[in-house]
Amino acid sequence: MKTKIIAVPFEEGCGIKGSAEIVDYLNKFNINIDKEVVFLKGKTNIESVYNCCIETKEIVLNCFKEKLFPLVIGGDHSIAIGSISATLQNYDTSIFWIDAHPDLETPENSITKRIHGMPVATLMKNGYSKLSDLTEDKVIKKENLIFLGVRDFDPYEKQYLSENSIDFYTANCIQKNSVEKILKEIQKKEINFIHISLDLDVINPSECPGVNTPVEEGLTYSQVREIIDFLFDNYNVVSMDIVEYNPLNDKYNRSVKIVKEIVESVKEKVSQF
Ligand SMILES: [Mn+2]
Repeated sequence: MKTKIIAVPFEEGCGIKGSAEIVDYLNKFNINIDKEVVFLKGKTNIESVYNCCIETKEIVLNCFKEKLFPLVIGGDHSIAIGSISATLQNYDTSIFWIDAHPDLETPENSITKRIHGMPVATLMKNGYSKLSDLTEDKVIKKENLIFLGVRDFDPYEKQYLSENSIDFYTANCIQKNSVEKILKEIQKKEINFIHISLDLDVINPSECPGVNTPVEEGLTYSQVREIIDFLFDNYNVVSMDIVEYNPLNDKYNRSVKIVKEIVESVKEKVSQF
């Protein structure tokens, strides 16, 4: 199978400058973009997120029709509302949310009111209705959701995770137990199709500084690669996002080099499907 690389230069969901400028940097490092998402800026952030996500969703839906693997590079994490909405129309997927944050904030409970902290909630119909409607009648099911590397929670998010018995493995838990042990644990679950949503802030900021909201004490890049390789080797991964790349916060091009390596590895794995 072939991979279609979709660049989504978008920052209105986080209100931090940089992620809208990814295309120049991806080009400079010869990451070949097959399609760039173009959208109209709205009068509000919600409108901008909506306009960007509806375009992203359409392009990802077309990938499935054309039997291409959609690899979305963003842009702040709100763009996953578009990509995952498309995936959910086609597959009953498990969602691997690999991120420092669980992104379960809701418009009522969010302190910052930034939409890039809300995509998981939105995809479970706990977000702004204009955005939640993108999922149509297909939402992320609690039992299909797995968080890896999370370490920065709002009190509301922590409560939500435990009240709803959602699987999550904090960065600390992964460091204490080893990636291998956690992956063995995951293998006990019944999983078929997978969407991977990789937020680069899951990686230690010293290794991957080019993100919007860095959090210390994360996973190493090599641990993240181990997880991704495992998922591709053992399951039916049907789509993926790499998000929150902010070239303006990058140091010595460390993050864009990580993006390039992940893209190349994913292309190689997908070519074997
Ligand atoms: Mn995120």
